[in-house]
Amino acid sequence: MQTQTTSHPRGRAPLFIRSAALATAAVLLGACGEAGAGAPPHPTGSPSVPSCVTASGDLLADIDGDGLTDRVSDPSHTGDQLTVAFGEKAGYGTPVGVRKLVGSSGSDEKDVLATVADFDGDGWSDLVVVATGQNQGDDAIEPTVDELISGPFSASGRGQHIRQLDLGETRGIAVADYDHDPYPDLAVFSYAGDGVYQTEARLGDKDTGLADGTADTSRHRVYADQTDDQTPSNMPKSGLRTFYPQCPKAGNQG
Ligand SMILES: [Ca+2]
Ligand SMILES: [Ca+2]
Repeated sequence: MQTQTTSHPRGRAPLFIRSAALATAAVLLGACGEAGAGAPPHPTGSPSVPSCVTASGDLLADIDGDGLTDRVSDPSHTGDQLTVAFGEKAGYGTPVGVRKLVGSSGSDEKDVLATVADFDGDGWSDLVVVATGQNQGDDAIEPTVDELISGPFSASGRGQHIRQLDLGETRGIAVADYDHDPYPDLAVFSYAGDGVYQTEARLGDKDTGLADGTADTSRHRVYADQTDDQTPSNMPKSGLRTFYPQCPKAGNQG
């Protein structure tokens, strides 16, 4: 108790130093968030090929900015079966799965999830990747990776800018439309602790891609559902159809 009292005046200096260090770390993090090695070059304009959604719900778009149409599929509607098949001169290459897109730091986690949509509405489809370890019981754990990577992005998930999302113990993600604006939203199925799972929204945003989910921006957080069911069985299924035109039926890409 005595040491607490005497250390109080000195406590401010370490606090200040810590704040300064945090600010420096934030600046460094921002710098690291820019396009790194392996990312497609920063685009000078809009994609040269149109983006659209097929009858089966796949996204056809130029994901990596090379001028060739790529194909994104997620039959699971929860992010864990997402693949991207990159266009080649003839057809598509071997589809790339979520464990490749998430990068080495998250690829071995229990749940690796990804979804693709143009969250900031700049014409280039963006990537959300989340990797979360085993559930630890009553308390929710932090994901190893939860990032929004702005497009165009590569087969190894390298893009133009990285934004940390702070999603919590995430077990499912999907594109959804909560607020009926032109920006796709992200439905996040996560463990809230004490046996409760929740589906909540992170709203698409032209400045940040996906708005913060913190309390002071609570209008960006929509509680859609709470359950004790630990499987993401009640995720929105509308997906990309709200935000991309339907692909023409003719041709070989449907
Ligand atoms: Ca491409
Ligand atoms: Ca975008």
